[in-house]
Amino acid sequence: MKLFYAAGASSLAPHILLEESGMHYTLERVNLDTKIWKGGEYRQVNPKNYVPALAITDSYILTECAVILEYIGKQVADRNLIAIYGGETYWKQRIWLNYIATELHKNFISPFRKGNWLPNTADSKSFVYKRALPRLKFVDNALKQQDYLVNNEFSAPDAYLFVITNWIKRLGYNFDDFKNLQSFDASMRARPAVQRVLQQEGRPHSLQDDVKC
Ligand SMILES: N[C@@H](CCC(=O)N[C@@H](CS)C(=O)NCC(=O)O)C(=O)O
Repeated sequence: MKLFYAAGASSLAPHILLEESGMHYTLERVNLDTKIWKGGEYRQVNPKNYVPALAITDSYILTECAVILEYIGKQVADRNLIAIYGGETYWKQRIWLNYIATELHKNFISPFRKGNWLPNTADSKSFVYKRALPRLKFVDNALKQQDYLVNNEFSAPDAYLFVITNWIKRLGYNFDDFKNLQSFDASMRARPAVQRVLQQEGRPHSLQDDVKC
């Protein structure tokens, strides 16, 4: 399996889950400004032109972060990254994956990233925060007295939520009102797989002037 990623982007979630899975995988870095990877135009790999994409073979490519996370989890049943289809735990995990994808990920736009559609102004930053705030409060409340989202055990949605807490920190949004999210973030950073992935990815793509693919 080959993961197409950009440092610190939402592709961080499948990267973490692959590392947690113990499966063999390789990484291909994509320059999100130029949409080029070492093999040429990224559009040829993923016509949607965004990361993440997971290549199972050269012609069998999965896209959409939540789907990729579920796919990875399903490959290693013994790691409990995603529950068996149909039970209550499975549906709880599915609800979180969908919530993070639609309510958090796509509302949490970084105005600072080159080429983003939102202008890079102080107003943009506060619009994003206002939109994200009630959703972050909801997640913070759900994490009361538990380190992880579902049954207090690490699973696929946690890898996705960590992308968001990582962005909150990086973009300098106020974390003070979210004590549970803060402690979730700390639990995630304590995981050896997460530490390896953060080290591998290095500085976030939005802070790099010249991403070498
Ligand atoms: N619907 C996609 C969204 C993926 C997405 O927004 N990826 C961002 C990085 S976090 C990206 O590659 N953006 C590049 C662009 O839109 O030009 C998913 O859930 O995976």
